[in-house]
Amino acid sequence: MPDLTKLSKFLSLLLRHQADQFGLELDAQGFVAVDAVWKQVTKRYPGSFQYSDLLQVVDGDATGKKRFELVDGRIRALYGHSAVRAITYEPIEPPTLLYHGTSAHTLTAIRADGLQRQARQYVHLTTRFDRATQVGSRHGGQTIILTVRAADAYQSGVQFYHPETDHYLAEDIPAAFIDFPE
Ligand code: HQG
Repeated sequence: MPDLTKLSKFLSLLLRHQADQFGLELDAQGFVAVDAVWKQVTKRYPGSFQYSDLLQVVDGDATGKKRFELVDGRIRALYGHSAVRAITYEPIEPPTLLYHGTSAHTLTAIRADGLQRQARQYVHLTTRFDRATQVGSRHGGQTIILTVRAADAYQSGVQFYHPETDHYLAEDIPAAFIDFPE
């Protein structure tokens, strides 16, 4: 049984974080020829995966979370980019509220400085409370769900983007637009 999580994490490494180190040149929307990516997969994990496994990872993980898309022979990570070239998206007006899962040890800093993109290119937000909980729990400690008054932030000039159904990206969000749990 192929380890699709391992494949997904390697694709994330290639497409979100280290494209240059693997000789992959992403375009402005993060796309690159899927053949070039598949070559890196078979080089790193010879005989471990079929191309159909890559297609299954693109379709979504066991929870239905979609991290990648494949269009006309070109693949990209939908979000989560860090050290690769700046990825651009069409700006969009967000829904009234969005969620962000984090850990309690970041709260003092977020209350002071708002939500910042940190090592990634954008702040990551979701329409789904369960997804925010899943993301926040990755950071260890007590998981905290922040509610972002996204429409108000948008009206004040914060740009939002919508790379995937459940996912929104934003520029840094001032604390004034964040509701913290009691
Ligand atoms: C925190 C996952 C101190 C922020 C998810 C987060 C996401 C601050 C951490 C994607 C801060 C950054 C990204 C401030 C924010 N001071 N800490 N001012 N502002 N933070 O991993 O959102 O499932 O870069 O709360 O789906 O956790 O892995 O961001 O805890 O889309 O594919 O700084 O990664 O995708 O951590 O996760 P991250 P994230 P996958």
